[in-house]
Amino acid sequence: MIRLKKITLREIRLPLKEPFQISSGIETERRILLLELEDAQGQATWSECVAGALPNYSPEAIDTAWIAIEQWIGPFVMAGQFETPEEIGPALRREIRGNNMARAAVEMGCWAIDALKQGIPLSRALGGSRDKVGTGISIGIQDSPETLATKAAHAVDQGYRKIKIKIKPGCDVEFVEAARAAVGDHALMVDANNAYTLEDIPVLKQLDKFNLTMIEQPLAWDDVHMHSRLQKIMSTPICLDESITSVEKAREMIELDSGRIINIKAGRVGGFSEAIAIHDLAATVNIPVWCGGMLESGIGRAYNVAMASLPNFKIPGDISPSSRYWDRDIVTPEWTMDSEGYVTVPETPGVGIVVDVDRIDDLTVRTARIGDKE
Ligand code: OSB
Ligand code: MG
Repeated sequence: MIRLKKITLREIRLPLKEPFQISSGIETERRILLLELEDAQGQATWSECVAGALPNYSPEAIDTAWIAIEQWIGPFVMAGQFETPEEIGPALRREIRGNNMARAAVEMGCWAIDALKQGIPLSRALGGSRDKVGTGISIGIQDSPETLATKAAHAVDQGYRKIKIKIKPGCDVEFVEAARAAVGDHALMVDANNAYTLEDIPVLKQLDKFNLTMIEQPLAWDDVHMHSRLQKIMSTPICLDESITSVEKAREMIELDSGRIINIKAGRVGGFSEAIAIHDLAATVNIPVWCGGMLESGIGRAYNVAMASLPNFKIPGDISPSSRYWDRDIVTPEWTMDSEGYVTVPETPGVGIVVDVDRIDDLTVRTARIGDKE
């Protein structure tokens, strides 16, 4: 039984070690919305909302998520009683349109509280079985093909099992060629974050010769249909990220053959119930999935690692160690990766991390509390 009693929202600002550039924008500092959830029996956990500062990945941003959680999602979940965490995602979906990342932050936190109460790790509560998860790196758009090549080669040396590079028109064929030369036959993929249209087919077709594991979201952020036209023309498998916002969208992708791989981000799809539904559907048609990232702090990362332990997460995820993003993370110990490119799945109950509350206090720029006013 889950009965939430209190939610504390906090915004922290965490400077990235290096700016992260994708086709739709650049980020130098993460504004992160953290939640502390507490249930009627006093079980408490932290969760993270993955929305960024600007609505340049999906329509959500940290400021819209803040309002959605404070005014609608928090009060709705706190007014209810749920036998299992499985019920919360569907109930929220019926109640609130969109606002997936905001819904997910609360829903995922409830899964963690339930795992804590059961005394099991979150990964097991979700149905995961792996004790470590394969890890890739996502490298932002660089100034030159040479800089990119150096970074890509270094990432291979560090053990990353998959190298993903961001592309956009003007920073594509030459950049991919340099990266491919730098990594040899290591797994290499590109992510366009919707920077192309069908007019760009001549350029996109050129990418076929680099033996890429996949091309992620080349066309519009909310498109499924046009990707199916592109997949007919390209031999490189298309992976959808932004467009898969629900299990229905995944079904559309499968039926239209708009892609052959799915990037799952629980935040993007409204939480774990929906993420698991997509994972399970993909497994029935032999479509592999992998865990995407949103430059999460060590808290959001714990949720990603737990989800990536499910069996159909067959491709290394964007689950890099803390040191790839931050000078100092907000969890102790920080997330690390072994030399083979694996991150260990925690075995302790709940999310399995220790949150550095003093550090969070130092980084907090605003707080709000809902429920239980003391
Ligand atoms: O498209 O996967 C993406 C970060 C912010 C917004 C969108 C994306 C990304 C990443 C980051 O690629 C991956 C990571 O967290 O390491
Ligand atoms: Mg992506």
